[in-house]
Amino acid sequence: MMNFSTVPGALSRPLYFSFLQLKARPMNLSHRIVLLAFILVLKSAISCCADVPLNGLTEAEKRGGWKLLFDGKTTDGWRNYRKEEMGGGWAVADGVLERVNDGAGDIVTTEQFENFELSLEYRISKGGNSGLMFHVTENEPTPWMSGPEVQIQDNVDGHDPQKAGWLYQLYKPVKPAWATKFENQVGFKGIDVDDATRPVGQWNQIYLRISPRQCEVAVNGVSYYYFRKGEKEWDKRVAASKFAAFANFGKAKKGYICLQDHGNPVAFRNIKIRTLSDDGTVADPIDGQLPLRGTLAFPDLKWEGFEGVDENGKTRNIRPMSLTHAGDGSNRMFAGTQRGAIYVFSNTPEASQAKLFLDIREKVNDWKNDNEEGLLGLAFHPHYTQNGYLYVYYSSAEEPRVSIVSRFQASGNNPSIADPDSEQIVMKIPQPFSNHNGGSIAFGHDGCLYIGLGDGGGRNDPLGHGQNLKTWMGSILRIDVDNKQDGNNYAIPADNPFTDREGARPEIFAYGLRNVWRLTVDRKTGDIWAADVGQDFWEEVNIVRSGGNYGWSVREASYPFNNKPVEAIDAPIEPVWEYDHQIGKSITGGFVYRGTRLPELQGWYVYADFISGSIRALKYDAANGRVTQSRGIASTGLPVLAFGEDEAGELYYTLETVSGKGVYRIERVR
Ligand SMILES: [Ca+2]
Ligand SMILES: [Ca+2]
Repeated sequence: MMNFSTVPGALSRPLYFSFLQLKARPMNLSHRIVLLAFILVLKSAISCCADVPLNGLTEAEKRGGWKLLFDGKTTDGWRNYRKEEMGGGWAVADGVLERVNDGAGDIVTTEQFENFELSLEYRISKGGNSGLMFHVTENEPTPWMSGPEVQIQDNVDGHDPQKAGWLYQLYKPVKPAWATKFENQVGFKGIDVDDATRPVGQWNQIYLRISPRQCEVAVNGVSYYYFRKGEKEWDKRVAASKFAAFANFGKAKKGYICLQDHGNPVAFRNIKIRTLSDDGTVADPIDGQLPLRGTLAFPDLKWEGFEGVDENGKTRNIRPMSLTHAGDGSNRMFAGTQRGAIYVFSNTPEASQAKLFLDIREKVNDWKNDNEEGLLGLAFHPHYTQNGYLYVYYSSAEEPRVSIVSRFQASGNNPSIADPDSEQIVMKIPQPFSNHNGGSIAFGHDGCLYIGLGDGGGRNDPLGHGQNLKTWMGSILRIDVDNKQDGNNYAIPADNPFTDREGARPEIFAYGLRNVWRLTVDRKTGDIWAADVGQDFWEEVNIVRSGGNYGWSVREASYPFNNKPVEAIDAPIEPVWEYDHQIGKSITGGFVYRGTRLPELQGWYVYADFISGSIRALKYDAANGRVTQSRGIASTGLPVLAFGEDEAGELYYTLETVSGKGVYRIERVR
């Protein structure tokens, strides 16, 4: 159940304050009505989104092997440093472990930990200081002489130059190179040293991973820095710090977790740990494998004009980003490459020639320069048989940082080609950065065109697009391409959710999305599924409802994100599935399988992770709104670019290859 004080938006917080004000005065009838209304609003907020349970574990955490280090009721599992008991300076009340008296002293876990991930929330007092130490031994007078400390303090009124989340005198936030690259590209000046902490009185989350492969610290879902304990760089930094005077500092490979009493009031809750294996990996949170595997679908296929080399003789891969059909009963497959060529071939395993159907490479910005740009979306009009219309989503070569949704028309006398001069631009979408371009397009059962967009790019949603309905960025749009309105080559469907909301763009169907990759329509139910690529910690799968807020960038999946004063406009809807970055790092959304060849996969949602290369299937129980099973599908382990469907609803996926042999289908393991 949701603990409303963890909701990062102001949606619940002002209500909470008005509740406190009400309590302070004697209540008359109108006050009681207001209070009742408040409780009802709160209850409706509770029922719409589960959020992270207070001192409990989410489904993903339970599956992933996380355990609670604090039960919310007792100090079990904790004791004072070098003592057997817990002194009276710490108390547990209202699900919070709080330092209440002077002389409380530092506390440690009763258990020792070697390789692990730890997550906790702290609330620091004004000007206050505390800390989180790890690999603490009890050979020294104080824990900080052995265990490195993640600093906790009030960054506004605190006096220590070491800010909250920094590894004391050793590491501080480093902007990732990829973020700098995207910023430099468009001359954007972002923050150099992150401070993702929230003000005094609010809860902040610290994430700490200690592993031989890589250690990491993050605050409120924003990754701060990486390090490796005991490596040359580590030793160099320790030698230059005050800890150089302590021979045992940072030496133990295993030790206690310690919470520091620095003399200031501080509170902790949601303290969780996941132990990691010796190589730093975690168990895969799936319910076993399905007896299915990916196999090359068209082993003899050659792509017209594609040689696997560029004009300079350098290797050039082919990246099919869209794979679909025309719905015209011809049983043909259409593949759109990121470079801007759309191919057609017959849907038989013997297919040998993919012919150029439409070549718009001259119009499309080359993904070699900007990896997330190019021809990203392809969809055929529901009445293609009558009108010959197909729609594409591409990055303009002519206008940098502009995505274009265009209509093209198939030739009237040759069904194997479309006319490149038939382009009618439906929509131009300015993109602030070259990343997070979204690019999925699909027709819904309502005949409307859905367009999945990203937040505009950069890191941490720097322009605050996710929760801003005044911009298309961070949204899924829904437009009527069969009608024109207000000088546009499309109309706004009358039942779009935000047409009456002041300042909101009427094209928006749902929002709070970071970078939808991808959006598909369940051909049986019409449900819209959108996989949203996360930033530092969580990947997610959403079923998209009209008017829904999917949380970014006040949330990443079910978790509060960052500290920007962006308020959630509508209560965020939690994903139907989420997995963390120890499992995979970039989701490639697929389809709900509705084919006939594999009845055992009927109704499962299939997706992949681009970095881990794994393919997964989710069994979704629509009546209860939850996933009941998560299973694996055997694959090559190579990055999956995209999924596709043929006319019969059979499922395919694509890989980047130099051979052109990158279209796979799912089949039964024999
Ligand atoms: Ca400290
Ligand atoms: Ca989300």
